Amino acid sequence: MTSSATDILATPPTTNKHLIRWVEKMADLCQPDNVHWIDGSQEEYEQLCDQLVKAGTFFPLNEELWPGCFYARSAPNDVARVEDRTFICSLSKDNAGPTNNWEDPFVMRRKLKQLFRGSMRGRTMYVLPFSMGPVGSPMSQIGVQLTDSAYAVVNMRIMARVGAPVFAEIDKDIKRVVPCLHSVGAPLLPGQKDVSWPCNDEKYIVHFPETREIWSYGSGYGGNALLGKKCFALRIASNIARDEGWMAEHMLILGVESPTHEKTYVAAAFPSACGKTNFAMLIPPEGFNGWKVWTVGDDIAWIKPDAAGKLRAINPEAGFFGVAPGTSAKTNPNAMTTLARNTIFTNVALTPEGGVWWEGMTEKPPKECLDWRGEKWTPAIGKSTGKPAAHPNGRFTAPASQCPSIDSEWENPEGVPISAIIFGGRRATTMPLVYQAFNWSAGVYMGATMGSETTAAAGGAVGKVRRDPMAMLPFCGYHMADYFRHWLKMQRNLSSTPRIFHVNWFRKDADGKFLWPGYSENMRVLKWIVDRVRGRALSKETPIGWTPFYDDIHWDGLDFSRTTFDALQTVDRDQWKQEVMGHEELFLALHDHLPPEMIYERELLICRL
Ligand code: SAT
Ligand code: MN
Repeated sequence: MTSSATDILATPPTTNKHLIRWVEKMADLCQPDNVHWIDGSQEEYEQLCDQLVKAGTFFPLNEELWPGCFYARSAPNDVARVEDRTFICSLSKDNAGPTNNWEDPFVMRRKLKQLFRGSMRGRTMYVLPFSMGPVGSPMSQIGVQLTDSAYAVVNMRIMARVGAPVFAEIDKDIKRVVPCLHSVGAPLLPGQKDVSWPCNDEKYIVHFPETREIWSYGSGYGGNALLGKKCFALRIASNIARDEGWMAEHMLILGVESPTHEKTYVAAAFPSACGKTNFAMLIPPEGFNGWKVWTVGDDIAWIKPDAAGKLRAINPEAGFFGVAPGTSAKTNPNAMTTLARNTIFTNVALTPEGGVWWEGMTEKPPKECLDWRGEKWTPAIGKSTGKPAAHPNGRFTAPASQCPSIDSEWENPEGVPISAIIFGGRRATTMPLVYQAFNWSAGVYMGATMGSETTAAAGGAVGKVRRDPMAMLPFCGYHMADYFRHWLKMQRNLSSTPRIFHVNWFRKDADGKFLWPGYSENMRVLKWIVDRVRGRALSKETPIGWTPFYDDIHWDGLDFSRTTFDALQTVDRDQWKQEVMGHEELFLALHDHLPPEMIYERELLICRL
């Protein structure tokens, strides 16, 4: 920095001395050319988007087709979360547990200081205050992200509540502020021309749980760079939640409304890219006249017992960062309406009309387009090279308020009451379409042993079954077995516990064909869940839990055979013995912290099998 820190910090829009001092210190470390305090206004947003267009990061889409929308392409080495570069730096290694990468916080801090020293040279440092959850809600949390990425700022403005109202909240000095430092790690020499997607080969996504800090270096993409999301709302918040007696979960929240206007809210945990957004925005199929599904959130839930001992949940986010490929007017019309304007598209294809396209968006691909790497793509080229036009982790960033199914209560500062929790994964075999856990601890076991085939949301192989407890494997900010213990403990503060279910939309037959149509037809499963919660539906006891009889499911409008349903619901004892061995593998890794309930539940399951 040429001028001193105090010069460029001349008129901070906050009176909070700690915040100002921290910004000064970080500016001294990172040496940006400028400091810009984000006010969150529409004019500021437009000015930043303009600037991104001039820099070549953004391409404005055709205003007639895609009003207010921008298109971006990341660098090919920066397309997803980097789990092997994600660290939980608790004081003791034991606290991070075997499922997290750990480094000594003192060693890591030294390393980070080296990396961040001068990392913002030639760039602007944005000071971005954000609230996860409605500003002022007792369930909300506040952070400030310092970043040299205008792309991160404009995405964060969609994904969180940002700017002046949050500074006002900080100045009340009632809530602890989580400091989040982010740099793409690409300083510019004087006169050096910038690239359209600056980032660094070396990436570090680091969390200090005790001091509640986040340091992210080298990436500009998604969960690596929008620090309110996975880093704060899950990894740091899971630590805060454990200390304070609530839960930070990788869950969508939806409300089911019956024809008599009875509303039942459920939260559901699926791993990344397993259809949370589609499920959260479900439109009931034919045969469900008068039924509605309302969306509260599609990715993260903060769940807390209220004074009466009932769990209530808020969606800490304000937007959707959804997987584009596979999203269409058929699979998710609500998402298509949501992303039709004021949306940022990243790593999808660009059409000659100035529109976007991705695999699955329309039946017929465009005759020609530019793929996510900016190269010419035609269906023939796609066929011969095997390369998709959109990256499988290509995303849209869209305001939740634009969602036609957004729930009237989605910004209720007290949250919505949760009656059921659903776990689910992508499983070709073993797992029935739906079953209900016998009780809370069996449900915790069910969530803890959840498995799913891997997707493109994280770097690494796709399609392998991995254990992903409560879909939190990459997001739990402390020892996974202590997290199970926390779940078990939660029951003691509750007057009534939500019922717990497991679903699997992805079971296949012997020929590898999906047995269940999925998408809007999932409403049939959801209705059974609501009926169970309300004490209206029957079920059959099996070794793994309660399952619906064919006649317990509402089949109006769908011709679905009893035989296929039975195949879907089969509990195969041999497959389940294999499954329990898979649980064992996870438990071996966690055993020295494992709560005894997990062992007992496993023993009971084995006995029943
Ligand atoms: O990149 S994100 O972490 O925000 C998306 C996801 O993996 O769910
Ligand atoms: Mn997610």
